[in-house]
Amino acid sequence: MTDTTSSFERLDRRSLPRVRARLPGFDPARVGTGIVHIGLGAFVRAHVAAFNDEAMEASGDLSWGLTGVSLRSPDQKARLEPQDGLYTAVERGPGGSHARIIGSLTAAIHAPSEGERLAALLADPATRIVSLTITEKGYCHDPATGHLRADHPEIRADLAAGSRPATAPGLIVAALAARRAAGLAPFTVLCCDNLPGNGHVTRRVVTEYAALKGEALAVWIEREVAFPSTMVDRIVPAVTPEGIAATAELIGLRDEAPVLHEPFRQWVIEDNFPSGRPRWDLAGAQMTTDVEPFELMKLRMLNGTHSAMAYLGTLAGVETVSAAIADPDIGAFVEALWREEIIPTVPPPPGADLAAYAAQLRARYENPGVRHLTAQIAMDGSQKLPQRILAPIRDRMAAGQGIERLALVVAAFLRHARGTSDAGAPLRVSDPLAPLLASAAAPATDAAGYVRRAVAIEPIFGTLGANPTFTAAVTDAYVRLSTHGTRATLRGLAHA
Ligand code: CS2
Repeated sequence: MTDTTSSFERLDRRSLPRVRARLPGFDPARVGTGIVHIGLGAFVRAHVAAFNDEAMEASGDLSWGLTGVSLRSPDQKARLEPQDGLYTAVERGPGGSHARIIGSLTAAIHAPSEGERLAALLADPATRIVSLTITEKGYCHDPATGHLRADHPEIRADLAAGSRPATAPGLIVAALAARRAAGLAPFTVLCCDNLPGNGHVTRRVVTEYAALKGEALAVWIEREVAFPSTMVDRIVPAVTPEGIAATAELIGLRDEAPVLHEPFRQWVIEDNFPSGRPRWDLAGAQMTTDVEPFELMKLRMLNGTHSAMAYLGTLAGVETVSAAIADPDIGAFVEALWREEIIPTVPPPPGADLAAYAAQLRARYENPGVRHLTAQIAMDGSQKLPQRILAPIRDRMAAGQGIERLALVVAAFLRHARGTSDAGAPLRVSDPLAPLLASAAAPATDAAGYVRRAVAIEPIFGTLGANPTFTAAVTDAYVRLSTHGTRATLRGLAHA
């Protein structure tokens, strides 16, 4: 609780009539649970849950409420439970701030302390979809190959006899095994993370985990369970005390769990839900048979430039995406990166104009109402770079095209991993493969030695590290960044 909000009455079902916000067009007390969502962060509450509210309003079918599950922290549950699961979604854009109350969150579960409750819910036939926003690292896979890491410490712990699963693959397989044993139909598993072919990746890690538990179960999952792919998009920074205080001023009640997001949203979904789904199509979701072109466009054009701004921005001392895109050096670099090196690798999805998409992304980045920290996006780079930056590098090298700018993003990631900005300020490095990156830097090697050792980390770079063109381009960029600093390097590129 922040001091400035303590004088406000708390948001809950009783205070709801007094809130200054758009209310759900249904009675939240009548919503049943049809979806169990794992990974109860800000994103799902601003995106999937908002689509759900609108789908329920438009269809009148209130059986598709969503119970959110946190795999680690009890924080979301502690904030949402006293509010009866209600919270505010604050849209911030050029037209000002608009608040609406989301009513489709039926409960919040903290998996480590409520294992039995969670298992019962996953075994309930009313649960027809299990959706996921657990971030890239939550799949416990090898980012370069997409296969489950059987040597992952948490996967090994989950596989140990008698243990209650703590990872998402472990939980899903245990729940599917229970449904199979009870003769029930499985639920559909819906991945909403930024991975290419995200349904396929999820299917692979789940079936590989199941195979480690027993062949028959893996075969049943392979045959019976649907894993539709999706492309999700909405910029939703982590919630801060300032966001909580601003929400109280806006709605006149205290909400400890608001989400603040941009106006834009997109959801492209492969329409493969054997046990049914909410009418997300009535809320503007695009139902399709082939999501991959949309994913590729978004991962390379949005997430790729996000990561570029994250590493260049943190090194140059630029704190937010809106400041980075407005920065003459970084903004010009992002434009050139799109035009020269990313767009040529993206086959346009049906109806898309990639230059217009880039212009729209630029306007979204410029939104000053959404304070998206470059340091937040910089986290977990080892899990993000393969699909965002290394995949277009591979495509370009295969076509004999240059990779100067993309290689600079890789070099900036490797500089960021050393934990110091251009001005000598400490940078927080949060990445599951940080120990591997640190050991590449450990012996007091020269820049070329560090880059050579770092790009040999196969879980990130796969076979790219053995490619001399790639290694030379990254080394050259790394040396320029460390000798001249980020700004001078970007200016040098502009004049090259
Ligand atoms: C960002 C994404 O943190 C990140 O890595 O690139 O969370 C991005 O904001 C979303 O994918 C936008 O839809």
